[in-house]
Amino acid sequence: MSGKKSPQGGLTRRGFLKTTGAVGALGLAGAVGMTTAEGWLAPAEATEVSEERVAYTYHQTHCRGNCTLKCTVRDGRLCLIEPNEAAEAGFRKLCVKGLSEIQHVYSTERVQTPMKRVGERGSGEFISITWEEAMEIFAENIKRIWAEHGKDAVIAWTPGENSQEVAELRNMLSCTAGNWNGIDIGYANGLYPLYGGSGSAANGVTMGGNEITDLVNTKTLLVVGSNFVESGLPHCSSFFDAQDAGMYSVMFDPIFTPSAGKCDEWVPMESGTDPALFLGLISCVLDGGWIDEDFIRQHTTFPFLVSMADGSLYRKGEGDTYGVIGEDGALHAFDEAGLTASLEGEIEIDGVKYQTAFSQLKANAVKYDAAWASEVTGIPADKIAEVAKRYATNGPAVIDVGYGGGDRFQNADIAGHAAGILAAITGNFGLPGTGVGTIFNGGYDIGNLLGSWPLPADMKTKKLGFPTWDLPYRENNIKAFITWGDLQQRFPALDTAMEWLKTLDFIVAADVYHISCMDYADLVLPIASRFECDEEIGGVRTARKHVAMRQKVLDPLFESKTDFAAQYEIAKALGLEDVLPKTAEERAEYQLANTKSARIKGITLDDLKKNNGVVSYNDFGEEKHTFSDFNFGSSTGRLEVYYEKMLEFGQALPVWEPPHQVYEEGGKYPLRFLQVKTRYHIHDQFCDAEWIRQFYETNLEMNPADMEARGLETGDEVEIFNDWGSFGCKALANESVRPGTVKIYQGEWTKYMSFGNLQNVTNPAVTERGKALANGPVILSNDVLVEVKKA
Ligand SMILES: Nc1nc2c(c(=O)[nH]1)N[C@H]1C(S)=C(S)[C@@H](COP(=O)(O)OP(=O)(O)OC[C@H]3O[C@@H](n4cnc5c(=O)[nH]c(N)nc54)[C@H](O)[C@@H]3O)O[C@H]1N2
Ligand SMILES: Nc1nc2c(c(=O)[nH]1)N[C@H]1C(S)=C(S)[C@@H](COP(=O)(O)OP(=O)(O)OC[C@H]3O[C@@H](n4cnc5c(=O)[nH]c(N)nc54)[C@H](O)[C@@H]3O)O[C@H]1N2
Ligand code: SF4
Ligand SMILES: [Mo]
Repeated sequence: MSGKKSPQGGLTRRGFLKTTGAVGALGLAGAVGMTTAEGWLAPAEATEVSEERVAYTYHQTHCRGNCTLKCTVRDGRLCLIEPNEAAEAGFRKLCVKGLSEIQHVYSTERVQTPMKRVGERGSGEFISITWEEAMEIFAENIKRIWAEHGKDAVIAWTPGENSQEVAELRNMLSCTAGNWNGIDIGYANGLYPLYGGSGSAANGVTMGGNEITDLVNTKTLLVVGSNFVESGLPHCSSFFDAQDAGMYSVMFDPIFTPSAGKCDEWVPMESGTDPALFLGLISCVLDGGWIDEDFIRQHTTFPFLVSMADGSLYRKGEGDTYGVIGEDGALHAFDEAGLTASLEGEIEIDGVKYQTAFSQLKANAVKYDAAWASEVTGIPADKIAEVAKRYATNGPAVIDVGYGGGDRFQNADIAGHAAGILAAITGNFGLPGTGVGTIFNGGYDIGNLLGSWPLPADMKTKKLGFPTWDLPYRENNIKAFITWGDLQQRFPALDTAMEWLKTLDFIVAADVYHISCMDYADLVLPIASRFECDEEIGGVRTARKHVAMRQKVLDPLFESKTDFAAQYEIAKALGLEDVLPKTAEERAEYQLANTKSARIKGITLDDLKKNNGVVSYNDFGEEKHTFSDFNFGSSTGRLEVYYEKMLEFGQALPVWEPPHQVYEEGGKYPLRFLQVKTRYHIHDQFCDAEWIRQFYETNLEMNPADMEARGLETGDEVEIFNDWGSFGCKALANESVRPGTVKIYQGEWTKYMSFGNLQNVTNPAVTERGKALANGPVILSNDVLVEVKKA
């Protein structure tokens, strides 16, 4: 190493101890020039014979892409990334984030060696150690904590992007695992009860939408808080196909986004008011009489009788024999053959008055008229009425909701419930071109269809029993945190969370890059990227109708180990290695052979090897039309629009409730703080990808009027603050941000802020109703008010 630059500019900047010498001792000498980004990126010297080979790997799942990439390696260096030509047409994709890996894999922010903390927690001062030393430290601490406090005193967390790679880790450690993670579940909380509680959070298709390619059959598309051009990049071509086929689209967003620019209309609105928008639309549809009566009668529980005394549904005898009013005005069982149930009406049974759920909806709707909705949302009343008419009378129609906008408010479930009802009363379910859900973000099934490697029965996690982000505020027995990714993404009011983290006995952080929370760790483990592997096959994945395989493109860089190998080292250190497969290839073979899904049954590793590492699902050509049999998965088979379980919260039918951070005129913190997805990142990933980073800066984007009122100009350093904390960055004037709202790209690393982290000001509250919802409470990261001043 001597004579070369310090291995990592990034390390020095953070105050890492210089590791020159130690690095040589770790066996990097053979790779000399290649331990620096400059070394890796130096123009290849012209030699007479250059060795070139091609290998395939998969990329991201969290962007919904699961693209399989063709990688060319020349003289040991990754030099070209192309779409894999063996993938089906339409799935041969590659975006700039994929392309940038040629540089990003060799980023100065790579964690190169295991490291041990030498400074204060949070200071980011480390020294390099060997894997052997790292595993000694790991085993010593974990065994001590196990002995003194029990296995559940250890919590381990793996984020979306790598949870499949270290699938056995948490069970193997019999540790505590968070069961409520509060992300991407807000609208789903309101939609699932409609289908009797069935469905999975990460999947827009089961939220009640058809597969994304079906959009071409849609005549009207309402998009509510979804920036699909950036956040659904791999699927957004379906939007343009639909537009070419004549679809009309309306975007509701407080910000003029790239997606708003592609829609036929952008309707700006106040954030946190999605339920009011849907309630207003429902009211207009009812008022206009633009409902699908037959659909409501046959496929929803709107004709069911509701007690006017206590709101319970009428049941005859045991079970679910709900009552309806027949044409004869008398009580009938809802499922009586040949019956035409009344949508509206009242009846007295045994001295109790009952009303149909539909009559109740209509009664409620009176107070939620367009004028009311306009007051709350800031959308002109006639626009709400116009959109309602278009949606109801120019179908088939789709409602696409984001995961990131209104989803992150305490009233998101109410919005989901109301969106479902809007689709139900207009019959926009079950047919081509219809649906409601995260249509772009859940465009295809992104769920993991693979079988799981079996561990002994006593190896299983213990559920935390309360939201993970509530740990800093609750009594708990956690003594060690193993984080396989960045905690900054999962802990609102991050500063407070990190203060709690500092009180623990032992903190381990494993990642490919030097993510923000690593500075708090006692022990850091360097993980190899998906381009690197120590065996020929590194794993398989399923998403977006493809099984994809990871081949070795490069040997693990620096001293990094693959997720699989790092997990194995941990098992070995604790004497548990016998429960794991010996190689990643063995695991991949098992996972394929033991799938429970007919969609990939029979696909083998050999098939993948023969086909450049990619095989499409068995049902590839078949488009998925959710509920095409009009069986909605509930016990009655209907859309169960009336939520009896929510009676105690007054939400059997959707009732307006403001966001948690009540927006008051002249309040202490007047600005709504939104964090959005960006084409430049995938969460905290690619922040350090220089080929992308050159195109943007970390700015707080504000409406010029709000800047002027605070004496701010573009480029000024500002402090963004509220009662939870503060952070700093530059301000940028942007007229496309609604006045009273400020916006920033979420996921940004602390090192790119002038101080603090944007997560310091997000809302850590846990709402009461949240605990009663299907997926638990939501992290209120957009349900946040701040003030901004010159720093
Ligand atoms: N304030 C605020 N916070 C948010 C959001 C918001 O809008 N506002 N959005 C939320 C949302 S929607 C989500 S889904 C979460 C996402 O948050 P995460 O689940 O944390 O994000 P991921 O992108 O899945 O995981 C990224 C981590 O995996 C690492 N990584 C990538 N590839 C590999 C690999 O092969 N092996 C290993 N070991 N690591 C790898 C990356 O370096 C990175 O640290 O963030 C949430 N946090
Ligand atoms: N490039 C890229 N793609 C991604 C990701 C990524 O990090 N990068 N992350 C993936 C993941 S895990 C997720 S969850 C999805 C999220 O995908 P999206 O849901 O599209 O994400 P956001 O950008 O957070 O929010 C969308 C829009 O909601 C608006 N908004 C904010 N508050 C409100 C509100 O109260 N009402 C309404 N109507 N609109 C509001 C914002 O201005 C924003 O334009 O993206 C996925 N795709
Ligand atoms: S970031 Fe997503 S869309 Fe881009 S290449 Fe990777 S997997 Fe594909
Ligand atoms: Mo997400």
